[in-house]
Amino acid sequence: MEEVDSQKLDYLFKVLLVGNSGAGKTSIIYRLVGSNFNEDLSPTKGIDFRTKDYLIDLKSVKLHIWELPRAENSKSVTSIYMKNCSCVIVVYDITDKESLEWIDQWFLYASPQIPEGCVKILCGNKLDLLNERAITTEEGISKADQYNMYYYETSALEGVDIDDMFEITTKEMKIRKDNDTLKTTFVKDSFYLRYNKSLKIKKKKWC
Ligand SMILES: Nc1nc2c(ncn2[C@@H]2O[C@H](COP(=O)(O)OP(=O)(O)OP(=O)(O)O)[C@@H](O)[C@H]2O)c(=O)[nH]1
Ligand SMILES: [Mg+2]
Repeated sequence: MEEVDSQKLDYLFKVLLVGNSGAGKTSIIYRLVGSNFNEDLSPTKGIDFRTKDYLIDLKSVKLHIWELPRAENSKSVTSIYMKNCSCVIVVYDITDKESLEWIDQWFLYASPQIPEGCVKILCGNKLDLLNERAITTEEGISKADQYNMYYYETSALEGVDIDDMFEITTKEMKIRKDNDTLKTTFVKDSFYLRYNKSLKIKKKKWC
């Protein structure tokens, strides 16, 4: 759909993608917003977000979609990214057992930082590599149940189920916001302020 006018926005939601390096976070975002796939992606280092617009029940909804870069995967930075997050998508690679194990480590410190009502998704990516599959769908669903998450399997390469995952998730965020079970309020630019503030505090400590 056409880009939603920010002045007329009804909902603005922040979505965060996390997961072991190489699971396919950037590829999923590129597939969603650009409808393309790039085989030669470098690991994500900087801070960046993409946007995606929806029209749901005649209401305009904008997503700010962030990826938690590997180098910033520490407890303190995770908490900054997680602030006012309405949805967290935990991505693993269905051919890589380590990427599923990574999730347990991440939840150990991230659980208390996940905002109340945040929609949690577990996403098994690289569904096109069925011959190399190391994690079954049942194992994926069992992991999702363990952390009370919805479960999807996707392929960024073939574009399988990525649009559906984001659209259904967006509807769920809207429902939770409408019935007041989602407590986050995300205001544009608030992330930058908090992030820069935190860097300044960190710098001071080292001086
Ligand atoms: N076959 C296949 N390869 C994929 C898929 N998604 C991503 N890849 C490949 O996996 C590699 C890593 O993808 P990225 O999207 O950079 O992964 P990432 O999770 O963003 O990685 P970091 O930024 O390092 O944390 C790249 O070579 C992609 O081309 C997929 O659905 N199928
Ligand atoms: Mg990346």
